[in-house]
Order: sequence, then C-alpha cells, then structure tokens
Amino acid sequence: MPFFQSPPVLPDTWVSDVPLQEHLERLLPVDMLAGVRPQLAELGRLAATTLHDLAAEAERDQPRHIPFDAWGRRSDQIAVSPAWEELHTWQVRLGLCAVPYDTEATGYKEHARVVQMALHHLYGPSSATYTCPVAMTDAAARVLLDHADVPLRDRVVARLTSRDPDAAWTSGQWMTEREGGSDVSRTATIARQGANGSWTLHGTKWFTSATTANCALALARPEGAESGSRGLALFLVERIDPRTGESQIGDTIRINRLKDKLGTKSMPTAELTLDGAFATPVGPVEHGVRKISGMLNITRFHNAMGASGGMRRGVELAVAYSRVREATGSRLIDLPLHTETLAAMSVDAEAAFALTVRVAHLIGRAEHGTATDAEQQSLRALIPVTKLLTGKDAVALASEALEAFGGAGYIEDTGLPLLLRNAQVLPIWEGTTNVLSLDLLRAATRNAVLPALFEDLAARLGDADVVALAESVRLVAAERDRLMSDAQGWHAADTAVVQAGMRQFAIRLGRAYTAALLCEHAAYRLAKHDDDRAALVARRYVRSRLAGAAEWSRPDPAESAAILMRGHAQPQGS
Ligand code: MFK
Repeated sequence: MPFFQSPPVLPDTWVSDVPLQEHLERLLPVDMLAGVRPQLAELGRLAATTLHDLAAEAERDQPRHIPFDAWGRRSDQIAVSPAWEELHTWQVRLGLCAVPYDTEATGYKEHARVVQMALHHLYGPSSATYTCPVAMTDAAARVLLDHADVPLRDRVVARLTSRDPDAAWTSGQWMTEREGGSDVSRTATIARQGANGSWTLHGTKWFTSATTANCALALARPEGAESGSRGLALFLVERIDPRTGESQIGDTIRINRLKDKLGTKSMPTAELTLDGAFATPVGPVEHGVRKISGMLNITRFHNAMGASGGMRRGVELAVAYSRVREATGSRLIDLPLHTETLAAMSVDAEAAFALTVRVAHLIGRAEHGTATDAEQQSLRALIPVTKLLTGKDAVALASEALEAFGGAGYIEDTGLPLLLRNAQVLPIWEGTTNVLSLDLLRAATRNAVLPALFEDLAARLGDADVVALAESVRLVAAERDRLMSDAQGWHAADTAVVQAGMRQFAIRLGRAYTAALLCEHAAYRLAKHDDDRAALVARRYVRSRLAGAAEWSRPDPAESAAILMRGHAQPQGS
C-alpha cells in the first residue's frame, strides 16, 4: 500500500477562529453581535467551501486583454473569470462596501467598521484578492461623500455602496504614473476644460488595478496649474460616459497591456492611456492630493485587514496540516519545535487582528462623529503604522506557513504558494514601508499626533492593570518611554538621521501599541470570563516582539500548546 500525504482540510473559519470571536465579543454590543453572528457563522462555512473553490478557480482562470474585436476595431475588453464575477456578487451581497455607510438602517453606527472587518476577515482569504476592488470602492465612496458636489455624490455613492449585485458598481484608483509611483507630485496627466465647461483627461496611468471597475478616481493636473502636488486635482472617470451612455474603453480610455504581476493574478491590473476621457471634478478643481489621501487612508486600512485575514488563513492551513501529517512517529502538532513555530505564528496573526480592529473601531467613531480629537490624532498615526507593520508581518508569516508544509508548500497545485505571492503586494501597494514611515513622520511633525497616541497606549495599559500581566505591562510601558524620548529628540537631530530611523521607530511603535492592545484584551478576558488564553498570547507577544524583552524569552512547550489548541477550535465532529 503506497503512502500518500494527507492534504490539510480548511476548517470552518468562523468556528475555528477563537480570537476573532473573542475580540468581537469585547468590541460589539451584545445585541449587535447576536444580530450579526448568524451571518458570520454562515460566512465562515462558505469561506471554507463555496468561496474557497471560487477563489481557486479565479486564480486558475486569469484575466486576458482582448485589444481588438474580430473586425479589427479597438475594443480593449478584459475577459475575467466567471468565478471572479461571482466573488463580486458575494461581496456585494455581504455588503462589504455598504456596511460602513448604511449604518442607520443596520444600527451598526460607530461599530460599522468593526462589523466590516469581521466580514472582510472571513471573506478576504477566500476571495482571490477581490478585496482589492472592495478596498478602492469603499475608499472612493468615502472620498465622494467627503468632497464631491451633491449631484455626483448622489448618483455614484449609491452605486458604490449598493447591496444589489445588479446595481452595484466598483471603483478603481488611477494615481500611479511612470514618472513617479510614490512621488505623485510628478503626475503628468493633464486635465483640459472644454468650451462647454466639461473636463477631459490626457496622459498615461501606469498601475490601474481592478481595471474592469465601473469608475475610478484619478489625479490630473488642470492645464496651467502649478507643478508639484499642489497643482493636482481629483476627478471621477466613468467607464460609460454618463452624457452619452457610450463606453469610453477602447476609445478615450485605451488599455496598453495587463501587468504581469508576482501575485494578485486573478485581478486585472493595467497600463492605460487616457486620450480625452470625460471626467467629472470631485469638488473644486484643487487639493487633489489632500482629497485622495482620504482614499489612501481607507485603502491602507483595507490592506491591513487583508494582511490580518491572510495571516490567520496561513496559520489555519498550517495548523490543519499539522493535525494530519505524521513525521518521526508523531503528528506535527505534537512535535515541540513545530508547536512552538505554529504558536508564534498564531500570536502574530492575532496581534495583526488586534491592531487592525482597533483602527476599525477608531475609523467607525471618526466617521460617526463620536471620536474625540485625541482619538482622531491617534488614528492619523495608527493608519500608516498599522499598514506597514501588518504588511511586513503578513509576508513573513506567509513564508513561514509555506515552510510548515515542507516541499508541498513550494508546489503550485497545492495552492499554497499563492499565500506568499498574494501577501507580497501588501507592503508595496498603497505606500511602501518607507513611504508610510515618512507619512508617520509627516503626521508627527505637521499634526503633532504622537502625544495622543502615547496617551492612548498608556490608557490601554491602564486597563490591563492585573497581576497576571504585570511584567508585560512593565515592559510595554518601558518601551513607550523609550519611544517618547526618541521622538522628543527629533527636533535637535539631523533631518537625515531622523528619516533614516523612521522605519525602525514606526515598527517599534506598532509593536508596543499592539502589545498594549493584547494586554488590554487579556485583562478583559480574565476579568469577564476568567479565561487566560489571551494572557498567554499577550505575554508571548511582549516576550518575542518588544525591544529589550528578548532576554526574558525562554521556550515553554506547554504554553505554546495551549496558545495553539485554545486559539484554534476544532468544529464538532472533526
Ligand atoms: C492589490 C493589488 C495591487 C496590484 C499591484 C499594485 C502595485 C502597486 C501600485 C501602486 O502604485 S500603489 C500606490 C502607491 N502610491 C502611494 O501609495 C502613494 C504614496 N505617496 C504618499 O503616500 C504621499 O505621502 C502622498 C502622495 C499622499 C502625499 O505626498 P506629497 O505629494 O508630498 O504631498 P504633501 O504635501 O505631503 O501632502 C498633500 C496634502 O495631503 C497635505 O494636506 P494640505 O494640502 O492640507 O497641506 C497633507 O497633509 C495631506 N496628506 C498627505 N498624506 C496624508 C494626508 N492627509 C491625511 N492622511 C494622509 N496619509
């Protein structure tokens, strides 16, 4: 009888995800969680079955550019997988872009972003990165609500936030150009105003993701406007010209080619030529970068949700495999060093969730007018920190997840290499680690947001004042003091030295803040449920991830096994 390895069976991702359930129980009112739980339970089951299969199909059946029709006419169609279209239908039905906005109807109000994150966490890893158009659609709705004139806003936002698959639109974001990816000040696309007052765009966009979207927000420089980023304005470009009902694709919007990417291959990303595309200004024709920054802040939050959900999926699969794969006479999960590795991954995944759901909580409050000034300042700093930290950790964890499968993790038809390829976009898309580190510096120096964040961190630790966490709290507080002292030294330091140190500072800040959140959650679980699982996680994170805490680290196989077993529930009957 030949021997065959058993593949991992992805469990019901809601039932298995104990940290998700616990954090929601702390963050959402009891009635609200009771109302949304059936949807999450259904989604957890679907994510391991129907959606999982659709995603695999969409990854196999990749988009194709069809530049000309059979008769030689330019058509610039992009053929996408039917599975990709079904994944769109699912996200619309789930309300991934509606939940943040129809909050009076649902009653979610300031909690809407936490609910959105729970849905995203379950849907995202089984969506073949449909979460990318979701991110831009949500962010476009936010920008139009904040800046567009009423007619444009009313016409388009209702589409972007629709729960009806037949009516819903998606949006792209056309910002990046050849001249400068991160440096948008060099944007060369020109906006020209005709005699009748309407605007057309002329130029080339170098990265346009989800190119089949119904509309996109685009940066362009009105003719005669000053150079640099101050001269840019923001426009909405629609696939179908709203004046004529004719498609602009293949006419005033030409697709030069699809990008051949490392990952996110089921989603079309294209280079475009805009040759007189009709566009509508988003509010007055000025402050384009300031307006699109509002989009970036939402897409960066989505990026972090994608990282967090992807990390959990990587651990889920590695744990599932460790339960069925035997080596040297034991199941992998019973081998101390393997358990240690999986526990570390599980802790990092929960850390990413805790940090990102905190951002979700604060965005929800900011959008509903309940955030204090201090919370808004904290949020301004947390968005770049969260995006950069979770992006980096997601790549590291995906690599570790593949390794947990040995050679199988390196073989395409296991579906595992996708985890790493799709994770690698996270530290790049919507601002690299260095761009975001400098965004934190911008927010710290221009908007003085760090004192509020340090206060916020201290408040999280204040809520964790229990004996079981005393050593962790002391270490986090000491790291906070070091970070504050570093930041206070910036005004006297050479600018180049400050900038060169920003990545390390941002990562340390993110780790310290995350540790404080995990301690806060752990204290809640101890007090409310007499449950120390989260305390094990918080202590492990502090030991493994905080500067100066390394010497405090020693292997503890029993603790690692507990972190793993109690963080990954097995569905009954399995
Ligand atoms: C998922 C699949 C993806 C497939 C593959 C894709 C591969 C990647 C393709 C890409 O290209 S992704 C896009 C990558 N590019 C970026 O993410 C942009 C990075 N650059 C930045 O983030 C810059 O910081 C930014 C363009 C936002 C601003 O830089 P500038 O041009 O130097 O402007 P400036 O003067 O610092 O800021 C202009 C205004 O915006 C200021 O406000 P005021 O007008 O009131 O003074 C800033 O305060 C405001 N601002 C900037 N960043 C902000 C912000 N406001 C709020 N939040 C922010 N983060």
